[in-house]
Amino acid sequence: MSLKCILWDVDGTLADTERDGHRVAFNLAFEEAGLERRWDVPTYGELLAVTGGKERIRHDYERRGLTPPPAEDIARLHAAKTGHYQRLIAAGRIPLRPGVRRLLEEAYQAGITLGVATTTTPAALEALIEHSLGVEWFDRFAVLAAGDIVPAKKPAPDIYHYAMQQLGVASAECLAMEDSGNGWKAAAAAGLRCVVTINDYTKDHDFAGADLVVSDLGEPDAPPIHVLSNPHGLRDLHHVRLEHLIRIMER
Ligand code: XBP
Ligand code: MG
Repeated sequence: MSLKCILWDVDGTLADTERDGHRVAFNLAFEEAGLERRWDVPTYGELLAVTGGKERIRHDYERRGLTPPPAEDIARLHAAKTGHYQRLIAAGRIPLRPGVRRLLEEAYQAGITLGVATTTTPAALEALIEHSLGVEWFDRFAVLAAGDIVPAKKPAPDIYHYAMQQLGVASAECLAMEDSGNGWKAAAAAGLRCVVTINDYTKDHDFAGADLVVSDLGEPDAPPIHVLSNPHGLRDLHHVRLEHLIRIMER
C-alpha cells in the first residue's frame, strides 16, 4: 500500500511539551487553586501512564488513596491549567523536536495528507500550532483530532479511528508518528503502521512491533540519529526522510 496520510501525535512527538510545558502548567494551576500538590519531574513521568489532563488529576488522587474532587472541579482546575500552558507556549518555551518541521514540509510538498491525533485539549494544540509550528499549519493539517472529541483516550484507538473517518482514509494507507507506549498502542490497535521517536519519559516503554523506533527524526546537518529498532531494514538512517516512511508502507 502506498503512503497517503501521516497522522501526528502532539505531546512528545511534535515537541517535548510534557516536562517543561504541561507539568509546569499543572503545578501553576494547583498553586493558584490553593492546593499543596506539586508534580516533580519523576512523579509526572509516572502519571503519564494515564493520558488526558483531567484523567491524570483524578488518577493522582486515587493512587494516593484520596477521594478525587467532583468532575466539575477537576474540569475547572484543568481549564486553568490549559490557560497556563497556552501562556508558556506563547512565551516560546517549547521548540519543535529535531526534524519535525523538515519532515512535515517534505510530506506536505509531496501531497501527503497530514493530520493530528492527540489526547491533549484543542486549545493546547492550537497554541502549539500558532506559536511553534506557524499559523499556516491550521490549513495544512487536514484534520485536528484532539481531546474529548472521543470518549476513550489513548491507548484506545478511538482518536485514530475518528481522524481517519474524517479524512476518508483507510488504516492501511496511514502512518502514525508517536513517542509513547500508549500512543503506539493506540496506533497499532487502529491498524496503522507507526514510527516512534522516543524521549526521556518514554525511552523505556515497550514499542515491540513498531515499524521504526529512533531517538528523533534528525537533521541532515546534525549528528546521526540513534536507531533502536528497524524491523524493515531501512538504510541511510542518518535522519528520517519521507522516502523511509514510503518504504515502510511498501513492506
Ligand atoms: C498527551 C497527554 C495529554 C497531555 C496533557 O498524550 O496525555 O494529556 O499530557 O494534555 P499523547 P491535556 O501525546 O499520547 O496524546 O492536559 O490537555 O489533556
Ligand atoms: Mg505523545
